[in-house]
Amino acid sequence: MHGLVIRSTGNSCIVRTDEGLLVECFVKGNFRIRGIKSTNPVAVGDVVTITVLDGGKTAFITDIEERRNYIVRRSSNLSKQSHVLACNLDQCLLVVTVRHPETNTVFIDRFLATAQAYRIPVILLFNKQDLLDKDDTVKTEKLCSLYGSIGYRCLRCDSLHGQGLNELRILLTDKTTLVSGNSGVGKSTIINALIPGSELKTGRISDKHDTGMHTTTFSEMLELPEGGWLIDTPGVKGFGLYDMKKEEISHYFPEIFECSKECRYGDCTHTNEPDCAVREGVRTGSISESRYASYLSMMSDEGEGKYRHGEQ
Ligand SMILES: Nc1nc2c(ncn2[C@@H]2O[C@H](COP(=O)(O)OP(=O)(O)OP(=O)(O)O)[C@@H](O)[C@H]2O)c(=O)[nH]1
Ligand SMILES: [Mg+2]
Ligand SMILES: [Zn+2]
Repeated sequence: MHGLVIRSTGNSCIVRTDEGLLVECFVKGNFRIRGIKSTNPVAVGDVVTITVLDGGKTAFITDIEERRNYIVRRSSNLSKQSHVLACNLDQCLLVVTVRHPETNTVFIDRFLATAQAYRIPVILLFNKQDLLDKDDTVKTEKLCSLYGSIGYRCLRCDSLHGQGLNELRILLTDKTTLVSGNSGVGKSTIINALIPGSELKTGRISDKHDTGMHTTTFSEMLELPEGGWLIDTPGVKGFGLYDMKKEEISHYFPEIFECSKECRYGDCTHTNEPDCAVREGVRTGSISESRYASYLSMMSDEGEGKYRHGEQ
């Protein structure tokens, strides 16, 4: 039988077969995907072949179709290995909050660069609009205009009260979308609002740290009533630079890449070379300081970088 992996909990996963059956499947011990050193050989979004044994009591995944794409983060305990968050994606929805909790721009930029490296488009969704005071609103507008000018679509919503979701709904229809963001930004709440009856568990925000409680613990794929799939994922703190070489990092910041064509040296790292158009752009304001700071942060944590330890 053929099917789609819609949930993966470590030891086993749930496959939805082409016939619409839900089957719990195990992965055979030494089954590994070529070329990827990952802690989870099978991930949500994989298209698989399954074999059912014991008259239907046990099922195994016996083949995985080649992935169109995938997005990984490094595993915390096995830093040389990666964890495939999901695969065969059409786009990512990055949920961001300027308050309660606050998403920092380094996190946003690392996510955008990672997705750019995998050539997966990203929509930025600014959630919890109901909580914003005047300053927060100004901040949100600035961020939307910054990321909009680079070419990312930015939307705002209040998912708790179901406000501002109509435009989003249209963008999600008939697509497979990975929903990502820090813990507590409202990923599961958004999916509950878009898919009545999904009843995903949602958590509160810690009063002490103003961070989420890591309520979602495994990735899960849910079908939209309009057609298409959403993938709820556990909140992440950061992404490793898996598969990304230092000299490539600037390629994944579209506006920095564009500007770098004017640098004096073709291999300019935009750190201390003379006649660097990127640093000049930061000085004159055509490149944002926060984006440049994120670029430098990614450049400086190659190898044993802090994100390798900071992740969870
Ligand atoms: N005021 C307000 N609260 C919201 C909004 N969206 C989500 N919340 C609240 O934020 C808290 C966290 O929401 P979740 O949906 O669990 O967040 P998550 O991103 O799935 O978190 P993890 O599963 O831990 O990664 C819950 O108490 C939600 O009710 C919103 O638009 N406005
Ligand atoms: Mg969640
Ligand atoms: Zn330069």
